[in-house]
Amino acid sequence: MPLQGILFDLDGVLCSTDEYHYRAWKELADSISVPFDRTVNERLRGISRMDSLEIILEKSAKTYTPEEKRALADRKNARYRELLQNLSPKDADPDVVSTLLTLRKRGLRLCVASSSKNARFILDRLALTSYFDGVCDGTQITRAKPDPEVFLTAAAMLSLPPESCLVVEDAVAGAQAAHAGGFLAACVGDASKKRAGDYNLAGLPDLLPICDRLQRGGTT
Ligand code: B16
Ligand code: MG
Repeated sequence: MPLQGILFDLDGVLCSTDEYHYRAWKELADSISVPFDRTVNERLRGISRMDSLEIILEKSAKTYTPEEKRALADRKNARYRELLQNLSPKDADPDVVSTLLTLRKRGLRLCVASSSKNARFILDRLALTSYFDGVCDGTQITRAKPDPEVFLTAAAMLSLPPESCLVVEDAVAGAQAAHAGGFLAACVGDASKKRAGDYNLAGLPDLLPICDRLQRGGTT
């Protein structure tokens, strides 16, 4: 089936807010004396806030009650939101903007499919919201990646079947979610390095020739 829609992950694909996630988790982990580094951080890509906290607490000597865990997650999110205040339209990557514009001109429908409950806020701060026909974020799903719910919901927003959509991801869990939902996956960043996608890209502009072929009904 020819390509008709593209579902974009947010953190690590459309913007570099993955670095702010790292900084906010690092500050929280340091404050409760839990070792946390970039290797552990790689395991948090694409997964929900509470699942991320569970991974961080694997190295904690103390056991936390569900209420205490909720308070820790809230603290991390408050710090993350503070860091997000630094974002402005100037921080939108020109390569991302030009790729989105070209894909839209070619008649493809675009949707954001992110696990983040902050996705709409980030898109607004970067002035990227208007490039998309829909946004599916962490407030609209109950199951985190690698479950395919976020992508199936996003495809339904575009009224398209999975076979006609391509998912763009930076997380291995996200590529797994795409495949579980019957989507092709194009990967950047960490997931690209780990060859988790059907297409493993050096950057977002590499999408253009791939989408051109897929739109004409090609498979490679
Ligand atoms: P929040 P994505 C994901 O966004 C991040 O990759 C992941 O690190 C984060 O834990 C998750 O969103 C939840 O984010 O705490 O803002 O709700 O990559 O799916 O766009
Ligand atoms: Mg991501």
